[in-house]
Formats: sequence, C-alpha cells, structure tokens
Amino acid sequence: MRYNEQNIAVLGAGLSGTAAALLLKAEGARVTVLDSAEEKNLLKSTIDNLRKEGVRVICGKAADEDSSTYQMAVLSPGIDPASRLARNFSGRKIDMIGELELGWRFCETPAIAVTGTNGKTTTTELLAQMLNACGQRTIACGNIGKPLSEVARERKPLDVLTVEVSSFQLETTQTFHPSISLWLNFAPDHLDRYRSVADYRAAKLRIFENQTEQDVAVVNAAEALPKIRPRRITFSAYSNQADFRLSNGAIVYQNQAVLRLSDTKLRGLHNIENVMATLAAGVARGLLFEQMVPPLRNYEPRPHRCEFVREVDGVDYVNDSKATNLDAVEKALRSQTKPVILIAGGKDKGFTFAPLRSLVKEKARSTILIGEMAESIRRSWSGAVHSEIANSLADAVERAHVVAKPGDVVLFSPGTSSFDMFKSYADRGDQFRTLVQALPPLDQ
Ligand code: UMA
Repeated sequence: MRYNEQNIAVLGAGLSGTAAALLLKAEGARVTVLDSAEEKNLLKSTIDNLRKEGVRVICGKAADEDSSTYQMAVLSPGIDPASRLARNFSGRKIDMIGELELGWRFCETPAIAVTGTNGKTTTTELLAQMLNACGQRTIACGNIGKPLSEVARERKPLDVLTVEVSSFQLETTQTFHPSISLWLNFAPDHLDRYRSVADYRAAKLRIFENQTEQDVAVVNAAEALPKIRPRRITFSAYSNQADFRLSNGAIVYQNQAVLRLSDTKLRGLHNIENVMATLAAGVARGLLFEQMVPPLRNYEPRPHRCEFVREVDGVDYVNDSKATNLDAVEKALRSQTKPVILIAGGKDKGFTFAPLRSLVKEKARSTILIGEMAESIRRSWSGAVHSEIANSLADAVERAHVVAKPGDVVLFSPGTSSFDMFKSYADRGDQFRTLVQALPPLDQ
C-alpha cells in the first residue's frame, strides 16, 4: 500500500476528488477532502459516502484555512492552482499532484490520451467503442467523466486505457506517459484560468512530455507543434499533406479509400478529423481497417453536439450546448446550410466574441443573447447582425420561435461555459431540449 498511514489532502469534492479519496483510502492513506463550497451546497450523498468510508471532509471557510499537516495534496482539475484553497497547500510547500497523475500511478495498462480544444469527448468515445469492437478491451475515462483514479481502483482487466485529457489535468502531471497521444486541434479557450493563450497551449503540450521515440503522436497536420519525440501520424480534412486525408468524400490513407463519410452518422469537417484521428490511433495499435470501419459506421453522436432536437413550423432546432468556446461555435455555424437564428452567451471566460463577427454576419439572420456575456456579445456584433438580449433560456427559445421563418435553423451554440446560469453544459442542453419539445406550433 503505497500511501499507507500518510496524511493526504484531496482538494475538491466533485467526481475527481471523490475518486482520488476512495483510491487513497483503499491504499491505506488517512484522507481529508477539502472543498471551498459550503457543505449545504455540495451533494449530500457524496459527502455522506466519503464519511462512511472513513474520509474526513472539511467544507467552506474552514477548508480554505485548514492548517493540518499533510504529506501530499491531490488537486481536482477544476480548481485553479491560484485559488485560495490550493494556495493554502502550495504556500506550505506540500507536494501537490493532480487527480490524473494520482490515478496513473496505480495503472499498469498502457494509455492512449486524447487532447484538443474541441472534439476530445467524441474522439475518446469513438476510439473506445472501436477498440472494444476490435477485441482490445478499453474504457473511456478521464475528462469524459470517469476519473482515472476510479478506473485504477476498479482494477478491471483492460488492454489499454482511452483517456480524455484536459489542459487542467495536464497542468499537474509528472509521470503520466501515454504510449499514443492524440492532438486534435487547438484554439483559444479557458482564458478565465490562464493568463494567456500561450499558457493554455503550454499546459496542453504537456501531453507529449514523457513520450519517447517508441511512442506515437497522432497530430493534426495543420498544427505547428514544437519538436516532439514520438513518431507522428498526421491527419487533416483540409490538406493533402497528411497521412490521413480527405478525397472525394472519403477518408484516404496512403492512397487507399478507407471510409466514406456518408456511411457514418457524423457530420461536419471537424468530425471527419475526429474519425481520422481515431483510425490513426487504431493503426498505431496494429488494427486493420476492415476491423475498425464497422464500429465507426455504427457510432451514434452524443447529445449536445449539434444535436437535432425537433422541427417546428419548418424550423429546425439544434442543441449545440457543448460549444463552450468560439472555435466550437465557428464549426457549428460553418456546418449549417440554412439561415441561422443563433442563441449564444453564458459565463464570462475572459474573451470577446468579436472574432466571430464576420461569420455571424454571413450565416445568421438574427442572434439572441443570454447570460453574463450577453451585453458584451451584442457590442462585438453591433452593426453586423440583429441582436436581442433574453433574460433566460426560456425567453430566448420563445423569441427564437417568434423570429424564425420556415427554412431557418435555430442553433443553440453558446460559445462559452454554462456556470453563470446552469449546473453544466449538459444541464443547459437538457433544458434547451425540454423547452423546444414544449413549443407549440405557431398557429395553435
Ligand atoms: N472547488 C473548490 N475550490 C475552488 C474551486 C472549486 O473547492 O476554488 C470545488 C467545488 O466546490 C466542487 C469541486 O471543486 O465541489 C469540483 O471540482 P472539479 O471542478 O474538478 O469537478 P469534478 O466534478 O471533479 O470534474 C472534473 C472535471 N471538471 C473540470 O475540469 C472543470 C470534469 O470535466 C471531468 O469529467 C471530471 O473531473 C472527471 O475526470 C468537465 C469539464 O468541464 C466535463 N472539463 C473542462 C472541459 O472539458 O472544457 C476541462
């Protein structure tokens, strides 16, 4: 038992913190979970379960000011190392690792790690589904929602791990070493956490940190990456200078057509690149295309990613709540063939919507803005498109219903995170779907 009798602090009582605490407990540590939120605002069942398992839980101000002695602290990815809670530990020079790093220390299975600003979750799912269908036992984990520490504690027999990794998780890795890494794309994001785009990129680049010449990096050919040690396999839906490329509606590898896009349920060039990256990882694992293609054809896209909800009075309603940055909105807008009524806005993450101005002018007939950023987005797009501000998501859907004409699409692609008004992007998307399902036809 590696941490036997050690006092270890786990910061954050969310999914990662809970998984880290239970893993450490199973490894003989004396565990304290600390969370800055008041106990009444945390999930009671989670806290009760931790206490039942013998974990000490400290919440609120007492957590931020706790002065007990610890040998190590484990940080949840959503907690900024500059936060008061984290500084209470780093300030005392207590060794601090992230939850992903902790989980990795207990995994004896090789890992495929997937990063990128957009498409991580889809690619991680595609890859896990494909590998399992090809007889390589894997589990989709990490940022996708199942912390690596939970996988480590379960000790299921697996051939490989398929881990979605975020910049937040990569910030605090030390030994994490994927044998195959996937770099899908990069665009500015999370500027409420990072001082600059360069800092965000540097955190993501840590995915390659421990890779060697024996490893593989599957990388988007459009990306100017620094020198890295692993062998590269490249992909691009926009360039011919890549190992996986697009030709006549099919993905081509070394001049061999591998998969026709119309045979999959995924749409948009960004998804084509996700499929290419998945195939490239399969090649790196020694799989054959005839094994890989059938499960990719059967893959059903996840909700909240350009999800078609319903048609009302000739208007399509699309839920793209997963779009939490501008790059994702850009991709959603570009894949629309009908005039768009765009619903956007949410939490202020430290950037403006100005870069989308000309695309919105080209694609959108009208925009309806919500949340903390509504006024700032209206200013950014002033003169380019008609914008109105709604005071809730329900109000936005109602306004869209009135404004949209037959042949339009109402696209809910917020472009920023949800936490100003919702629990998560999924909660936000679920609420949008419910509101749209409840819309009566206009003539009723
Ligand atoms: N907290 C504090 N002090 C603070 C800030 C937060 O105590 O200063 C506490 C909160 O009160 C809360 C806890 O920290 O109780 C939440 O921790 P967390 O934000 O790390 O959330 P988890 O539930 O552990 O979820 C995390 C990831 N969340 C983030 O990175 C923000 C989940 O990714 C991931 O699925 C999960 O671990 C399992 O690995 C979500 C996400 O939004 C989906 N990721 C970002 C993204 O995809 O863009 C990176």
